[in-house]
Order: sequence, then C-alpha cells, then structure tokens
Amino acid sequence: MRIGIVCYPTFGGSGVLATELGKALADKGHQVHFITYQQPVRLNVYNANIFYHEVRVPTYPLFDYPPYEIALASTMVDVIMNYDLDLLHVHYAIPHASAAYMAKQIIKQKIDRNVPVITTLHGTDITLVGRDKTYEPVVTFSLNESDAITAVSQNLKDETYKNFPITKDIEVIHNFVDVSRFDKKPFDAFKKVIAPNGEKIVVHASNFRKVKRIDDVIKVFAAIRTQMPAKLLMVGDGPERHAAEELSRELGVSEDVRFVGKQEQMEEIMAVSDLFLLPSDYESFGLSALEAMAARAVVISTNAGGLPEINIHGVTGFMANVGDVAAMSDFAVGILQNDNQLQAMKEAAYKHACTFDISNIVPIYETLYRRYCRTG
Ligand code: GMT
Repeated sequence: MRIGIVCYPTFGGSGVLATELGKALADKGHQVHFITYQQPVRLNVYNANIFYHEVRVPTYPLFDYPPYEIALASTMVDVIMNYDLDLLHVHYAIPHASAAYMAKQIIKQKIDRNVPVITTLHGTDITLVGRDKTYEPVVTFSLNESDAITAVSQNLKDETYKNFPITKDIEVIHNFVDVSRFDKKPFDAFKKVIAPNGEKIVVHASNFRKVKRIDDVIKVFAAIRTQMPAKLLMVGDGPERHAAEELSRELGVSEDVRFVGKQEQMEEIMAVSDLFLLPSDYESFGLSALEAMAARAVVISTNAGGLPEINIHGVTGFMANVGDVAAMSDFAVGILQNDNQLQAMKEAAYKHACTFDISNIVPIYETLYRRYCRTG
C-alpha cells in the first residue's frame, strides 16, 4: 500500500508512535510518505520505501498567524496526486483531521477519487485542546468525516464519546513498542557516569508540561533519597523545567538530579534505569512508561486515564491517585530496598511490555488499512 502519515515531528508520544509505525510499515514493504513541517525526530534511518514531504508555510506580513492547516492540506493533495496514495493516516486530530478532510474533498473534486482518511486520537487532542470550545466543532466534524477513528486506549475512546458527539465507531488500537530496541544490556560506562557508586537510577521522561506533574517526580525522588543513595535522570524539556530545578535545590537533592534535555537514544537511558516515574494528571496511554517497561524498568505511575491499561499494580509496578506523593514514595522506597522483588518486577514489566510489541500491533493497523484501501 502507499500510505500517507501525518504527525507532529517532535519528541511527543504521538509523533514517536506515528514515526515508528511508518518505519515498521516501510520494513514490511509498504511505501510510506511522511507529511509534516519538519523531519520527525525518530525518522533516523534510511529506507527506500520512506519518503518525507516537508510542509512549507509561506509567510506574508498580513499573516499574524500563518495558515498551517491550508499549507498542510495543499501538501497532502500534492502528495496524493503525485504518489497515488491509497490512504491518509493522521495522528493527533488537531489540525490533521480537518486538513485531511479538506484534502479528501479536493481530490474528490479534482479526480473523482475517494482517499480514505484514518484518524488516530492520542490524548490531549481530545482531553485538553480538542474540548476547548474554540476547536470542538471542527474536531467533532472532522472525526465524524474520517473513514475510521482509532484511539490509543479504551480510556481515550470512552473520553472521546463522553466529550464529543461522535457518531462513528472508534476502534482501540493500543500503542506499541519495539521491544528488541529497548531490551538492551546496560551500557556500563554510561551507568558508571550516572551512578558511580552503584546508586539506584530513577528516570522520568516527558515534555515537562503541567499535566506531567514533574514537581511530584522531584518530591518522590527526595523521599527516596532520604532512605538510600540514588540518582534521578530528568529526560526532556518544557515549561515546568525551571520550577522543578528550583524544587530539587530547595529539597536538597539537586546534586543527585540531572536534567539531560531531549534525547534521541532513549533505549540507552532506559537500559540503566531501575524505576520510571510517571505521576501525570492524565495520560491517554503513557508511551514512555511502556518503553521503560520494555527496558525492564519498574513503573510507578498514577492511575489516571489509560495508565491502568499498561501498568499492572503490584505486578509491573505500582499506581497511586494523582498527587498522592506519599503513596508513590512508599512504593518507590519499598521496591528499591528489596532487590529480589525489584528483579522479579522488572521481569514482569518486560514480559507485559512484550504483549505490546510492534509485531503484535502493526498488523492490526494493516488490517484496518485493507478494509478501506482500494489496493489492499
Ligand atoms: O504527553 C503529551 O503531552 C504528548 C502527547 C502527544 O500527543 O504527543 O502524548 C499523548 O500521546 C501519547 C502517544 O499516544 C500518549 O502515550 C500520551 O499518554 C498522550 N499524552 C496525554 O494524554 C497527556
């Protein structure tokens, strides 16, 4: 099949998932066309089946807000026409689903062809941004006009029906991880730099937005540090970074906390980690936690959103209510102090991550594509 993938090219989970999906489809012989405004960060391989089409957004002094959606729709039309795409798969509804609707209508009028549009909902496009009155009518319309809608968790599907008058069926296709990529031996030299005295290594990775509650990460880590030597790696960047750095100083743990910025080689970092903290207000899924589990890290998360669909309390890690720093700290200290239990839980986390392996999930997308695609 010739598949157009539209996504955000950034470190965010939706872009990561879309890019990994495109790479996997290309490996299976499909022709994949990424359409976005920048080379996706995880698009770091050469494959003859992968094409990248950059959306250029010309500026003009009149445009206080350059019209990205129009530029995107026009690029979609161009790619569909020139590469004879079989379908468009857009990740994150805003503005990709409405731009795809526009492209679909243009193609219909131009060459009387129906190009199926599949929209995958990722989370904030529904739970935060999409619900805003400013966007809701367009989101509802473009979802109902998509040929198929998928959501990355049952929770996100439920939230979508709760908040939008969607008349179409939403199929749940869980996110996936390439377990073979994350199932790595820790790189000893790297581990030595981070934890020279064999300290336990705790990791958090996100876009450091409010929804991630990174203050809670620092507070849980400070509680761990009162009980044992440990190091915390904060991976990513975003608006809450400065306050978190400040808090780590206030709580006297800054020497043991490293803010390492945005990282492409997540597998190297996850491989050295014992514990992954994700105390978010909400996660539709929590892809970073799944990647941590694939690298045999125990996850301590909140029980918000779709997190209970990947983190099994008492088996792959622990869950607590949002903001319950005391409970998360107790779980963290308890597991880090008991090496046998820690090892057993790491194995259980890995085993559970394997059920979300790329090899199990990508065929589900292919089956979905075939249902709508003329050459499928
Ligand atoms: O977490 C973010 O804010 C980034 C966002 C995105 O769209 O890139 O992540 C969402 O999609 C990910 C991939 O499906 C999910 O794993 C995240 O849980 C989800 N984030 C939220 O729901 C807050």
